[in-house]
Amino acid sequence: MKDTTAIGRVSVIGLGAMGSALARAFLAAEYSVTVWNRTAWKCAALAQSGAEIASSVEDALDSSRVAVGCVLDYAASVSLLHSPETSARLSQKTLVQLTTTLPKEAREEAAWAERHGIAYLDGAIQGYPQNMGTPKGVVLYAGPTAVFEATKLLLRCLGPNALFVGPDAGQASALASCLTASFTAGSVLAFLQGAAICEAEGISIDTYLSTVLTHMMPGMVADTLQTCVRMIKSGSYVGSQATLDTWASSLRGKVSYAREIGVDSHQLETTLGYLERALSAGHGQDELPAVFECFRKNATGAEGD
Ligand code: FVH
Repeated sequence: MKDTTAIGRVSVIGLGAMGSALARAFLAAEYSVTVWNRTAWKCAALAQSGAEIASSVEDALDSSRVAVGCVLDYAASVSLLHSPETSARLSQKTLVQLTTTLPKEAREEAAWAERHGIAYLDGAIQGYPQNMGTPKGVVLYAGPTAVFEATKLLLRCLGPNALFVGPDAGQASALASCLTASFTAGSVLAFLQGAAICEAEGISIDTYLSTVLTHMMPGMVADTLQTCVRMIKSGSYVGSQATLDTWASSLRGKVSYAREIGVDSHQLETTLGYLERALSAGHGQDELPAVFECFRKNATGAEGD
């Protein structure tokens, strides 16, 4: 859909793998794009695709009403954007921060932006550079609703899933932590541990993957996640499918089995450790979602307790 909100040009600060993908997606959607990167030669490919190269961050900010930042980390972003010269140039403009931030950093940046009259959105990209500008492009945003509304057509060029989390600038980053660190990295490591068992047992890794994708994720995994949400909301972990005692008994066996066949069992032991804690707290006859009680803020026995 053509942007009728008059954001004709966008500046992209940072042309690493992700910044370059963002700039390409904006160009593909027929925006005019100005780019800047610390290492100048990385701009050449974008120039060939039609982007204008700015010779300084200041020039890049001068050329557009919306700037998108995507550099290595928050410290690098601060070093580029918080000088008096750059802050002044951003005043009365919009900054969309797609550099990965921690929630605390996003909130700091929002406060800094407010002091300088900058409309600010913190974004958290949930995908790889190859996903940008495709239906798999997912980016979470947090900040003032009006700023999101004013920029959403532009942001949808990165993928149709420009998901607004809420006005608290730290919440996109916080949800991203749940999605990528807690869920994606945790599940992928669990998958890899299983892959090592398949290798040791001579089971095809393709069979493993297709069973996970076709049957487990839409079946047992999705069902259990939905049960987690229902039980957490109700505050009761009583169910009729499988008790924590049953799960723990099975997992103890699987830890011994992994050790016997010489496959690393630490990941399973860690999982079992959480189950044992929930058992010690009296949840043996509850279902698996009861383990949530071990993770909660200020939970008894939690790290740092
Ligand atoms: N790549 C990905 O899949 C992930 C997906 C989730 C979101 N991340 C975040 O995106 C930010 C950039 O990541 P990237 O993949 O583009 O990273 P690199 O290819 O390593 O490029 C880094 C760019 O940052 C520039 N840079 C680094 N330090 C400074 C600095 N002190 N001053 C100015 N620029 C700096 C670097 O410039 P150069 O080395 O080319 O001169 C690159 O442009 C990141 O927050 C991810 O967490 C991507």
